[in-house]
Formats: sequence, C-alpha cells, structure tokens
Amino acid sequence: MAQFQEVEKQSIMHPKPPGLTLHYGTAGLRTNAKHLDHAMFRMGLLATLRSKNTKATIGVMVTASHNPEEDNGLKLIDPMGEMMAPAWEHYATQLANADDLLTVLKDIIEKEAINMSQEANVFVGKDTRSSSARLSQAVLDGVSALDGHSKDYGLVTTPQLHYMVRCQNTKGKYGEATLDGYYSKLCQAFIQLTKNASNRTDDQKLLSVDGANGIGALKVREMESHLKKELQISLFNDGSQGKLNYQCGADFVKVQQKPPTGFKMNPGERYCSFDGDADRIVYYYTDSEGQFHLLDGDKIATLMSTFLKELLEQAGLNLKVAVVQTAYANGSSTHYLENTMKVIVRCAKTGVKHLHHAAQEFDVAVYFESNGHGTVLFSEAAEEKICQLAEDPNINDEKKRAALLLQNTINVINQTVGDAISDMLFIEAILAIKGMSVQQWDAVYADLPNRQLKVKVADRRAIDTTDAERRAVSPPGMQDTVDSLVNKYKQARSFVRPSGTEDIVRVYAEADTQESADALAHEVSLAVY
Ligand code: NG1
Ligand code: ZN
Repeated sequence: MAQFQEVEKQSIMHPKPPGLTLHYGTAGLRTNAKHLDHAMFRMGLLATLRSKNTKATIGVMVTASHNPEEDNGLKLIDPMGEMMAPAWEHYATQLANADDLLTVLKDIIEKEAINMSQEANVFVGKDTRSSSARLSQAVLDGVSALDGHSKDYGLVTTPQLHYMVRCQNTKGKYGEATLDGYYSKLCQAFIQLTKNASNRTDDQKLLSVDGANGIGALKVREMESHLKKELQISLFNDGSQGKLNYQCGADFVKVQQKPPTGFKMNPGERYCSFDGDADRIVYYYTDSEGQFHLLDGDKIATLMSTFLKELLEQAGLNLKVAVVQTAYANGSSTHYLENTMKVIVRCAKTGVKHLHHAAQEFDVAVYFESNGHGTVLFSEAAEEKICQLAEDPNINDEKKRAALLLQNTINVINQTVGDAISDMLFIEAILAIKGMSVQQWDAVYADLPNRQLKVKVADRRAIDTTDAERRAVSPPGMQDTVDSLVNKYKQARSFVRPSGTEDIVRVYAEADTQESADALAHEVSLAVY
C-alpha cells in the first residue's frame, strides 16, 4: 500500500537510536529530548491509527511537564479529552521500541481491525521547551505519512489541548475548540461566580502566580484581558529570565515544601504555582512568623467538595459528592472529609487516569493527587438536573442562587483533566464567595506530619501491591514488617510502592509528629531491601 511506502520512506528521516528502550507509562513517554525524534514520529502514526479506530479527533501533546528543560515527552489524548485507553498505551510502547516498524504497525491495524480508508484527524500542541518545536514537527510528519489531517495548536497548556479535543468531538457542545473559546467560557463563568461575592475588596482580587517559567505563564498573560480585572494576577517566573521548572513550579514547591525562587513573599498574601505544562497547581502563604504553609491537592479537594456539597444541599438536589484521592493523601484530609464533611471518599492507584476513572462512577466527584493534579467531574444526569433547576421559574431565591452557582461552576471547570488555570479560577471564586482568606482555608484541618523517601532497589517490580497500593503482597513478609513498624507510632500510616515514572521505590509515612514520621519512613525504607 502507498501509505506504508510513505511511512517507510519518512521513517528513514526519523531513525531509532540503537539499543534505546522507552516505556509509555502514567506520564506518557518521557526522557531526554535527544532520544525522542523517532518516538514522536511513531506516535504521530499511532495517533492517526487511534483516530481512524475511534472515528474521532485525537490529541498529541508534546511536553515533559515538571521534568527539567533538557527532557521532553508526549501524551496522547482520547476523544472525550481523557488520557489514552490503557490497551493503546501498550501499542505506544511497542511502536516506540520496534526495530521493524512496519510489522508492528500492521499488527496493530490487524488486531484493532482498523479501516485504513477511514479519515483521521489529530490535534497537536507543545510546551515551551527548546526541543518542542522540532519534536512536534516529527509528530506532524507521522500523521501526514499515514494521510491523516492535523491541526497544529502550537504553544498550549496540556489541559488546553485536552479541552480542544473534547470540544471538537462533541461538536461544540462543550465549547469552541479555540483558545479564545477556552478563555471566554472559563472567564465568563468566573465573573458570574464572583458576582455572588459580597464586599470583595481590591486586595482580595490580587493573586501571585508562579508560572514555572513555562507555558502556563504565557497563557495566563493571554487570558488576563478576559478577566475584566475581577482577578488581578501578578505573574512571576514568567519565562523571561529563569529556566523552566528550575527552582520553581508546583512540583518544586510541593517536594521541597518551600517557596519558589524568583520573588519575595509577603506574609498573609496568597500565592500559587503551576507546573511546566500547567496541569498542576498548589497554593501557599507565609504567616507573620515567616513560617511557610502549603495548600496542596488534598486541601484543594476539600475546599472544592465542601463548596459543592453545600450548594447541592441549598439547591435541594439529591446528588452524591465524592472525593477521589490516592494513598498519598494526608490522613487528616481523609478523616475530615469522611467524618466532618460526610462525603464519600475513594482511594485510587497513583496516576490521574486511575482517579479520573474512579470519579466517573459518581454524580459529582472531585479528584486530586496530593501534588495538585485534579479536577471535578459531573455526570451527564447531574448536569441535566442542575440546568433544569436553574431554569425552573417556580423555585425560591436560595435555590435559584445555588443552582446558578452550580451551573457556572460546571462552566469554570475543565472536566477533561487537571487544569491549573481552571482550578485557580474555581478556587479564587470559592474563596471570594465564602469571603475566606487563605489562612482560614488552611485552618480547616491540620495536615499530619509526613515524609516521602525514594529508595533505590535492584528490582522495583519485585514489590507488588493491592488495596490501591496501600498494602504490599510481595515480597513475602514485607507488609508484616511495615505493619509492626507502624504500630510503634501514634496516628501512623506507611506504605511502599514502586514508582511508575522513576526507577525507584517510594516510601510514604505519616505520624503524630515530624520526628515520628521521619523515623518511620527511615525504618520502612530499611525494610524494603
Ligand atoms: P510515580 O513515580 O508513579 O510515583 C509520579 C507522581 C504521581 C503522578 C505521576 C505522573 C507522586 C508520589 N507520584 O508517579 O502523582 O503525578 O508521577 O506524573 O507524586
Ligand atoms: Zn504536568
């Protein structure tokens, strides 16, 4: 077939380095940008096949998120804007590593019974890395080699590209598949929400944003005029001087538990950090003693779910709110959500695709990883009930207000994936409506002291886990040892799991004091060998 001849011809321009093995994991493909050209071309081919297979537009985002500037990577986006289906992740790994490209390609076509005369459409986006332009061109080459149509969105955040894919495949029902459409939808909803905030002072409208010297900074600038001064953003680490993700960004702040470099913090003021592709966000402030306070994904999930639960009650809607977390969620947050807020809490395996999947079972579900990656999902039935109520002329003012707030909440959220910009607007709206300061938000519950450690082992795959990674089933006896160590401490919890993105094992421990959490993490890490 002519298509395969073209693939063969083009693939010579994108040779695979000998001996290199890549793995399409939780974070897609990710490694040093020098080794990725062939993989990008091949993922262009795969996205085209996936598009033919689903008869829908597929997305390809070129980014390595919070990794250093020297790295790059890619994530594939399925028709509803969600991460690509797990069965195809396996094809991605096979294709990236194939020595005989055409054989693997034909194999996938046969297995999935793909009609090669079906039209294919692929949306491509990239982050600000210096390697991204060249690598996204390799993706576009892959798409055209198989006769697919592509649309190059250029520089966009990861969640913006997810949004475009969903808009395109739902024929505008979700919004317009343009950047302008994205900003208009989110910002109009934000402005409507903040109209419900009484006595909002100019000071409360101020927010400092650390753009991680990446794409998020560029896009915040682009969005500013749509906000009509209802949110006044002071942007730092905007890429004009510093290096991408270097001593800044959400991952740095969360892992180091300290402010990013690039600015001076004023006590009591609100700050947030995006990561390198703007799909994660964390908030923080310093108190009058100069002590740093982090509000991570767990605090964000608590704020959002509380707000939604209260509104649903006011609206008289019988819809269940759930929160989906991972094993890394601070025990205090889980305790507060279950016992004080009385919301359903579920624990999913690490990696947003698992959280997203678990969240789809509920009417309204807030999902967040502690590191700040998360969003809110509304079931179709829940959206319908909310919209019907908002339009019902026979309801009282309180119900009407709650229904309209819920409707605007749906519009401010990017339901396809965690989105720093959308999450930020929703958080800012909640704080404004509740008249809540960042300190008051922080005081809702106190985090249990905790420690995370990385342990290098000979074979991390020897550790197998169950119960959403909270218990190890192999190697034999390891869990019993962890249990006996945990029993020595108060309010303690600990677990061990192999990382899906690094060649290490992660140990997590929490306890009533920092000393105990540190000691427990240390003792458990010794038991991992
Ligand atoms: P691994 O390396 O599997 O722990 C890390 C993060 C995840 C997620 C993925 C993908 C932690 C403990 N783990 O996974 O939350 O963000 O990377 O980027 O933060
Ligand atoms: Zn990211």
